[in-house]
Amino acid sequence: MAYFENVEKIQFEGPKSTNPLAFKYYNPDEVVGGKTMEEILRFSVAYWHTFTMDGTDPFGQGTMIRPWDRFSGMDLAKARVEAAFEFFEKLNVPFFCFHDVDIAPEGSTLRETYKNLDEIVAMIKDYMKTSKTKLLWNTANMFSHPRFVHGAATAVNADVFAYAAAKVKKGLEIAKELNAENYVFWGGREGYETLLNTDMKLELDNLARFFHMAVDYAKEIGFTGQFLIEPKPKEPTKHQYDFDVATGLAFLQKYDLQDYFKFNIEANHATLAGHTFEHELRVARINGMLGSVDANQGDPLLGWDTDEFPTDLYSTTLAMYEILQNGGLGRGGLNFDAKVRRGSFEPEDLFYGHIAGMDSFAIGLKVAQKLIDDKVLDQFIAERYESYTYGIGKEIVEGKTDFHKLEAYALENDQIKNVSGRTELLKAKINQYILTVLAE
Ligand code: XUL
Ligand code: CO
Repeated sequence: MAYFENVEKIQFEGPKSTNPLAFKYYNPDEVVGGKTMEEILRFSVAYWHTFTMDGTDPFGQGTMIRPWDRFSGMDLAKARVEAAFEFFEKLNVPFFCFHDVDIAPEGSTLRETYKNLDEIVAMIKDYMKTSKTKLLWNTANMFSHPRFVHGAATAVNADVFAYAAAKVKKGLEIAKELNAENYVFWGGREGYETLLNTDMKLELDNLARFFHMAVDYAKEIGFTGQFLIEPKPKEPTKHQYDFDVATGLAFLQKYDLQDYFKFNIEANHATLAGHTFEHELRVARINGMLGSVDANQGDPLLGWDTDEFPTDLYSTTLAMYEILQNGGLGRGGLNFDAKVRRGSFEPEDLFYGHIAGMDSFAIGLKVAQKLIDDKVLDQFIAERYESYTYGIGKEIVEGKTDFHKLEAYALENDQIKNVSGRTELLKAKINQYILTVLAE
């Protein structure tokens, strides 16, 4: 049975197309910098935003019209799987992602929840046999149910810690069963509301214990996917422990976990942390920790995680610049952790949202590749730091100086000449490159 009857397989029709159900820039077979767009971009659909969420917000009920919503319970879960694989095929997308509770309803006991999961995972596995869409990552939702009111691995109650461990254990088994490329940890309620009632040190130590146990279990069952931490500064907690990449990295290093994890970087989480998307990608990249991306965007006028489909070409360009400089995303991908607006409630809007995001990243990719090919930023940056390639600068970089030598040098060279950083010129160049790609 078809859930998206009005939609045929989405084709690349080029920038002149007026067909809203066609790609204008994302051409999976087009080669950019030696690889196809499909290989580089590794797009993924987020199950929760696309098949599960109904448009509820703190002020109002769901608005989404979803043909599968005439079912309930396990029948609804099965209908969603059918709808999902129809959607993946029509969108021609290589990956998807889910939380455990997105795919199967929780039972009244943990055993019943496992049973529900097993049934749906078996169904998904069956679909995957004939589908080209693979699992980018799965994760455990440890933030919606009231039992997680005080956190999961950082909960005040050891029973909750044990329950969370059981959920992740099951999640890793599912990841292995479905051949997931990665397994994600997003610490939704791993943080605190007030220090007045919080033992921060114990909570952080426990979080590290939890991660070590996850690493051990993955080894035990032979799950070889990449572990990813997805930083976010706040929401739902006031202060989330994996605030941003730098905080997450310090945590991983302190607890000897850095060899087992990389980061899943979400654009809207970056901006909530007071960073740009590209800042977070850069911090991860220069530390060899860039694993995957949750591709979305926030709204500067709203202070929360709006999870919009990415359409800002400036941002997709700078993000793709980081990703290309990283040599790609390896096992990671660009997962649309993005939802259509509450007012975009028709099933077709799910296609329009994804097409908008895919085209925006395709443009970003082409612009970024040109910037790299023409060494626009590389050359400017190399020249800007040239003083470290000879003389005293070279000695600094090579560790051949100390404060005595530097003082002696400074005493003879205290009439310093600086050079402009040319921010405006560079921004104009980026605009020029974006416009050139759009005009092609
Ligand atoms: C929440 C968020 C999550 C994670 C997975 O802000 O981004 O959906 O991506 O738990
Ligand atoms: Co996310």
